[in-house]
Amino acid sequence: MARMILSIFLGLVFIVAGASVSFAHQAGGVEVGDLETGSVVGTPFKELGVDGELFAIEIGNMKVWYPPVTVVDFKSRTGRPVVLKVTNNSTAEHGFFLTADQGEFTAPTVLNVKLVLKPGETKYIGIPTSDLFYATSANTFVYKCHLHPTHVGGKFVALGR
Ligand SMILES: [Cu+2]
Repeated sequence: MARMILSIFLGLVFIVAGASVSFAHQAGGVEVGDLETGSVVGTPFKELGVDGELFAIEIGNMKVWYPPVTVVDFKSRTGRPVVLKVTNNSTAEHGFFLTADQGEFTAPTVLNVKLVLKPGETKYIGIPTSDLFYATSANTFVYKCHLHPTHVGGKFVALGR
């Protein structure tokens, strides 16, 4: 009996999704939010896997976004939006600014994610793949802290797009 009820519940869970799919091909649909309430192009963050986790850390008086390189391989994934989880693991406010690498810049970039994290705060960033593909001629983006010029950033690479 318990097993039957469980299977009914699972059946219901999978009936969701759909609706806002028409936004999937539009640019500028980047969303920033929390895991529980956030969504991008109609899909809750909770239903999407996290593609990369980034941390603002302080080592002595050095400020760093870790890791220095984040890679998402599009050869082995569907066209679902990219989700990045950004966390401030330090005791001061830090910014997260993700944009196209200037060296590969050819068109007006639509990818300009900018937010500020309080100490201990975590945010999720949902990026439709169309936004990534419009933004550069190649596949490299940079992330840095726009609050501190000396805060070391990193690169985000969209492989195989
Ligand atoms: Cu900073």
